[in-house]
Amino acid sequence: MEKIRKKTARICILGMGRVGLPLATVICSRGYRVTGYDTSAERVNSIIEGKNLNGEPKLEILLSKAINSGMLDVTSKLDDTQKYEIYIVAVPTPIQNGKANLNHLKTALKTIGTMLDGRELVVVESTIPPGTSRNLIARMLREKDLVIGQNIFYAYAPERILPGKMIEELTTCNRVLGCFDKTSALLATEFYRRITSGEVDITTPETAEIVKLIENTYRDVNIALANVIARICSYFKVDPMEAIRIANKHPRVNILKPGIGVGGPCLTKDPIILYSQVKDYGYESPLIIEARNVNNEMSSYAASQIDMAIKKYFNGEPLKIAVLGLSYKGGIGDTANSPAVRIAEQLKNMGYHVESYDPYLPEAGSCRSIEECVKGSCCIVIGADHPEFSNLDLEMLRKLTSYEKPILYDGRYIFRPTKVLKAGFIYVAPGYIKA
Ligand code: SAJ
Repeated sequence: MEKIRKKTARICILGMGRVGLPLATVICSRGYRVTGYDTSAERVNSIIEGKNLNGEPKLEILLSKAINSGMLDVTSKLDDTQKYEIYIVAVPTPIQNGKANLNHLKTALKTIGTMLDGRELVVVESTIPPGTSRNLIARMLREKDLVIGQNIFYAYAPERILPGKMIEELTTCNRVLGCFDKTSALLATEFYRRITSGEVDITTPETAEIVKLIENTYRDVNIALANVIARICSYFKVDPMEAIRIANKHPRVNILKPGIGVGGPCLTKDPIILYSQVKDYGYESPLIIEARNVNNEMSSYAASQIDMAIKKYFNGEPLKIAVLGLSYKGGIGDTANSPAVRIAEQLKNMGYHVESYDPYLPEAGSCRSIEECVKGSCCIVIGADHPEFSNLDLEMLRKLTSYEKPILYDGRYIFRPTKVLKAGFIYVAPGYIKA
């Protein structure tokens, strides 16, 4: 406790990925020394060189400060003779065969198992199925004669880190800590209070495990409802965004936005972890899996809408389509499970000539500029809601296409249909068409 307060506690973070790296930079900025360990030497080198930061705001600055000041040491060879007071596990738990694969977590626990000699605080930030803290982590520690609350301390502190706003949310978000005992709770609270200005909730490990999974499941189910609404609206020529905007004026309604689907590493995975774990107990939670299916189908639905609109309004071959934005969402450069990438592939498979451009990921697209991508296209697909796109000069874009009335497929509902129509486009979006 004294070392946490005086900031002399040394921190070791296992897994320098999407969660571990920004967390390490924030902890350093709070005055602690951190060793960041990752099994991939390639990843370690790219961190040291400041590469592959997905355009995450503030991360580059915090990282170079942490490395240049010597507060952060990043390594793929952990010196197991070193002593740390706090170990934070932030390794991935990807879905494999419909379940969370916990191999990286087990390996990380084995690695620290040889370094723990009692009285350290072990924190797990990775997303894990309910019951994992008790049935796997506590058991693995016991095999090393480490009993939580006696000679070792433990907290499950699920990450809450929004890509595109990681540093901001890490330092302000409310956090939940799942602990078996009071001392662990006191130590972990003392530490996390120094990381975030948000509230820290203490609860049981099982509650914290479920909390993490239901947050992303809630969002996935809500977006699925928005997507179902969009498809319902299509039969009545109703603008789904207008319907949702007005419905949301009801004091107890808050429906999210329909779109070409849900991507990223979290919403596509966490509902499945919850679903598969509870299925083992005999309950098939149909809503969760149905929401996943609805959201997954949106990219094929979008590709078929685009195909139908092109067939209706254009004749002749070959037809070029421009996809603007390949990231899974706006404001970041990350194509993890990106619906925009899937749509581009599907349209190619339908025989279209597809070009793409993403200002956040210059290497991912086939073009180096919006102009190059759009030139000569009969259809422009907005694949990501990058903030820059909403200010695009639509009339200039239409002129670049060389078509009198090209199609703009607003995959993320970033434009008002009237504005797009005024610029001379046919407006198509998930569940909506206005010519
Ligand atoms: N999306 C929609 N409609 C919306 C909102 C989002 O279709 O109204 C799509 C996005 O375009 C994207 C996907 O959903 O493809 C996911 O984006 P997101 O911004 O909802 O979430 P992530 O995956 O970037 O981050 C989520 C966040 N979880 C919640 O908001 C509950 C974040 O706070 C978590 O920390 C993160 O998962 C995580 O690491 O678990």
